Amino acid sequence: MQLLQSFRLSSLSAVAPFALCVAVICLNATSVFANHLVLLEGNCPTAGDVRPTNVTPNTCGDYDGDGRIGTAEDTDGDQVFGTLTAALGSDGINQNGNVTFVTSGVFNQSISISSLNVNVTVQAAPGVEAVIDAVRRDNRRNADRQGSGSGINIAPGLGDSFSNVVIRNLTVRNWANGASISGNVRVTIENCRFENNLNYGINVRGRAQVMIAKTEVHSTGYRQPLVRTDTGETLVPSPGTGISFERGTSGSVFLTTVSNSFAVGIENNNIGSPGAVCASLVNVFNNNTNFENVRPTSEPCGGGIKRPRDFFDR
Ligand SMILES: [Ca+2]
Repeated sequence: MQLLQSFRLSSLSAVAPFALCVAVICLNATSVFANHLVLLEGNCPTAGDVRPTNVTPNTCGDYDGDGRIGTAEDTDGDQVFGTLTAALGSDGINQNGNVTFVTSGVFNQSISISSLNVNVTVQAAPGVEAVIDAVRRDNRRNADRQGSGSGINIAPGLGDSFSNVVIRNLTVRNWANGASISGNVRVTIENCRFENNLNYGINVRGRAQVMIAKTEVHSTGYRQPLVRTDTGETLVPSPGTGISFERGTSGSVFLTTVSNSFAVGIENNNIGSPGAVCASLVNVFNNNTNFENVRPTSEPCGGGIKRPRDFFDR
């Protein structure tokens, strides 16, 4: 709590110039919001499908103290938003800018980035614990999020340009896939945790180039049995791999732990090209197979760069 309070005070001074800049610019054109910073607040887990929107100020994750959360915060015209969908959408960053979680809590929405030639950062502020969770307490066996959804879905498609995406300081739990990444995109995943996702912790496809650093991927393929409420089908992990790079992709995995995967810990499906994926200073434990077509190393990725002499002395 003290940490959050100190963030709130320090963040106000950091955000204030941004807010002033955005407010002045928007006197002339709302669309200039794009490529700027918006803040995401709110966490009021209550039963039922109808989420609360008006609360006692400063409760239920009401960061800006206006008594609005959720969809009511999305539409009040400021730079604070109450849902991921709106923060990423045309009234928010318009798929091009920075979304920062400023309140801790469980968020039952996915992060979806589908535009080409954009630059997007989605992150939790320092001291904020933001959990992107498929499970809602009164909807534990939902088929839409746990059965086929991805907590993070980055799919800008193919074209002449690339999108650049940074995902930082988030926890992603209980989805069919923790992160699904495809298309022409360069992605950085930093300081994140992926836990108990069914098919993949992180799945990289298409032409994606992905750097994963200081991240933990645990127990992929393992969670309570999921029975679809619509068909009665029991879902099993397919395949239950921690981090997978499919053919045509490339990436590096650095200072990252992958444990207890139902299938492979870290796999590279570029057959005959083990160099497409660099795994440096990774920690793997108790995966069915720890590495597939990946040669772990203690050398930095990037070719020929020698680590500092004191790297292991800290
Ligand atoms: Ca609010």
